[in-house]
Amino acid sequence: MRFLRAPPAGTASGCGFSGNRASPAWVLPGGRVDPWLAGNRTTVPVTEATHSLSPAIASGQFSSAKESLRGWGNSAYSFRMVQTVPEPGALGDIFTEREAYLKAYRLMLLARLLDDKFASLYRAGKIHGGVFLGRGQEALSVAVGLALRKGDVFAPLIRDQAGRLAFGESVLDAVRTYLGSALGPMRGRDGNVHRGRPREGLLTMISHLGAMISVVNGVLLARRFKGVTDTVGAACIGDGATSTGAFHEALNQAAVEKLPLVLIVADNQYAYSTPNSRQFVCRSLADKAAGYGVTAHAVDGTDLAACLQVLGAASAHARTGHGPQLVVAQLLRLCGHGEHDDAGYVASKLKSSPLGRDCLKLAEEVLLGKEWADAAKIAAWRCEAVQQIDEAVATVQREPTPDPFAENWVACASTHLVELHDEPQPGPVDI
Ligand SMILES: Cc1ncc(C[n+]2csc(CCOP(=O)(O)OP(=O)(O)O)c2C)c(N)n1
Ligand SMILES: [Mg+2]
Repeated sequence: MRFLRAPPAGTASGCGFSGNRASPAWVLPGGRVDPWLAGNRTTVPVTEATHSLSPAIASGQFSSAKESLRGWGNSAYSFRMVQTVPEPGALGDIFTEREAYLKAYRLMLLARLLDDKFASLYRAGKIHGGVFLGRGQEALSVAVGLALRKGDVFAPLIRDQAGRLAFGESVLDAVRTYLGSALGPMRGRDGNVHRGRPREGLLTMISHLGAMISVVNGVLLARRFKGVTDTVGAACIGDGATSTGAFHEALNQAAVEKLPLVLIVADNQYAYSTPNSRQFVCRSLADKAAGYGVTAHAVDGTDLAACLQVLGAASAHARTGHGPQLVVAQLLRLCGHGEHDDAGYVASKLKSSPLGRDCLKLAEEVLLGKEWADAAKIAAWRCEAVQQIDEAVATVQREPTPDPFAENWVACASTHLVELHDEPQPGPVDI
């Protein structure tokens, strides 16, 4: 017997989040009410929980999550996946509205084009250090950023340009860091992906491999001691990080302390060149939540609407005292680990599978299909984004680079960094 969470009424057949929202009760197979959602936080033994991946699957494009994922190089994909679905009327509803979708799409587009620019600058020898992109992971990333509010804490990873923009990072901050401008948030002195604005809740990444989860826990604990409520901390990790001790220790700590942590796993099937089959043998990484008494959410990371909805619900749960939430998204990175890597090891059957779909193109198809935007509008948005990026690059190319003899640099402990943050900060991107 497995101890999993069950889908609510109306989604028992695994048909995504568009099930019967009018249903007041969260019921288990057989009609029993889930006491966890009824207020009693007892884990419910469930022998069979069906997972739904996305409206695309639900709409019959792929006959089922099981079928669509079965046999793509890893037995983990012939899975029966734990699913916790958003409460009816949860924050998720807001995010499926047209305006929210448009905003998310435009942020994804901006992030993609910014990533493309960094790739091209890297090839031109204009960027020192590594360039790591989030191509294919923008839907998940933007949903994380949009699920957070001003005052929340965000620990993004190397593939989270979209989430950073959604949380309020400016294009200039990113460009300044990559081009080593002394006016950047790290004053041109730190690695490209290690930038942040801690005072604004945007943490500076230590490592990709789970190190940031306990940092977010620490910030959340500190806030609790100060009496700050109504806050959420989000930490992003990859599938590889779930194999580290840092992940397990931090998830357990968050569970025991019932911290408002949203831990997002971008399961892109590889940790650098190591495939999932060489990393873990559980059916789904979402299963790891059960061992710590943590609620798990699984989502198709290529589907923007699903990501917005699941992340909205997960952060709402965390914010309202339901403890840490683990979100596991299935996707594929559509680029190398970094720009130095041609990703030749990625199985072609994965690339041609639903996981290999480009979330940006899918979102574009939704926009066109729903007539929320036409091709001309999308082209205009693209032009605007390109112009914004080109202007930022042109500006930054005229800025000074750091002078190691003129300042005493000690990264985040530097008073300079704190002083710099006294400048007015860019708020969340207004698109
Ligand atoms: C503690 C630590 N070990 C190793 C590395 C080197 N490293 C950086 S990213 C990475 C793979 C990460 O894979 P995953 O967690 O799946 O994230 P993805 O790159 O797929 O987004 C490795 C081994 C590191 N940065 N830190
Ligand atoms: Mg990975």
